[in-house]
Amino acid sequence: MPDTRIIDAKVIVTSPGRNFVTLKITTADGLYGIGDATLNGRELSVASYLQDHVFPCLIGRDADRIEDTWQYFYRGAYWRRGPVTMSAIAAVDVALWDIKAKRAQMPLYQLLGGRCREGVTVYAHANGHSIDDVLDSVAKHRELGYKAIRVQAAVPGVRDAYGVPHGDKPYEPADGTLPREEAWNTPKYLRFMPKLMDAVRTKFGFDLSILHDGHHRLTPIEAASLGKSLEEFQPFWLEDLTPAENQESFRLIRQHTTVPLAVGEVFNSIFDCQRLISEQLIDYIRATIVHAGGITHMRRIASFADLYNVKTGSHGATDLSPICMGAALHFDLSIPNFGIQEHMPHTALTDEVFPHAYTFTNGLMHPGEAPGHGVDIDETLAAKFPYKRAYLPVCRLEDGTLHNW
Ligand code: KDG
Ligand code: MG
Repeated sequence: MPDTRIIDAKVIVTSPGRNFVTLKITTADGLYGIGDATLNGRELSVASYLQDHVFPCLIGRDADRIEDTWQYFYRGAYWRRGPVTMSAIAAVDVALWDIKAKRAQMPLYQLLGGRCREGVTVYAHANGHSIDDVLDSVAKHRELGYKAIRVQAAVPGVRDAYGVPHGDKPYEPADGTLPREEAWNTPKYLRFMPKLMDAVRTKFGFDLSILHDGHHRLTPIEAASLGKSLEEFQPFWLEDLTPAENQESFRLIRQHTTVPLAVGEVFNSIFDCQRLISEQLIDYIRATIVHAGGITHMRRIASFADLYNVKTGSHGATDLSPICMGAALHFDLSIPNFGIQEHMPHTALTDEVFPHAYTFTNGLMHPGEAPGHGVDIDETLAAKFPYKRAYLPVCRLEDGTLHNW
């Protein structure tokens, strides 16, 4: 019998262009597994939660008991849920699944029940300072093979639209040593969006899946109005139109539009989407492995969603490390109600720090056949890039009122 006791756990914080927090767990029989613990803009809280509060209870536990360990850290904390706690639990969970699959000498998706599809359909980002820029970016992504593309453009007369890069740098929202202040105007955005969608459909037709992220900036009635105005362009989904703390607000949007709705990148628990799912107020749940309790909890969310015809559409921005991406691809491949997966490629340097088995071909990603989740960390290289404080921006209306972002 292998000795599956956990004998070591450590947190690795590295910043190869942006911050990532990684948990590494080692067992007595010499296996190790890694999990992503990155919480954009609040990275060190999760690092401390793991080191100060999880590690003392983790050492000596049986790495094979994944569900029991999940329950232990969820119930045992007394203070349930929340992004910091759930990211820490996710990191432990993913590291343990990695170890179990390595011990079984199987790619993780095989342990999760095997594949339900040939590959994972992913969507790319086309961002631009103008409609023409966006059209160029859509064309480039189509050439790369993407079948689904999210479009975000600067809104004329609005200083900061969501998802648009500043200057020539690749889009990276956490870009300030203090939070940058953005200025926003909803009526201008609502008037502009049909023009953007129309231009994309006119140039590329209707075979391409087009997505858009509203990034929580609308009220429910504004969201309903946007949905109505974009229906004729048949978007694949409209994401995060309104904040979802109040799950009932989606009922109002639903009464007015048949546009598919996606929400949940900031969710960390099944209870954040219980009503959204059971009342079929959304079509895609965007919760993700690293922020919603790992593979164990995401499987629970997906199974619940499956009962109500809600599909998954996990968050996959660059602040989720390649470890999260690898784990997500195994999960996506193995569940029946997968919808789509976001793919925002990491920089070459990040890919060097996190060597991985996953691949992209012709619009589909595949997690690869390496035992475990197939992502590793080069600790020597990681040590060369120390943590750099970086905040997400805050958003204000033009009169200075603090708004949603
Ligand atoms: O950490 C926040 C980012 O991940 C977020 O701004 C990206 O909204 C986002 C998306 O849909 O990728
Ligand atoms: Mg989003």
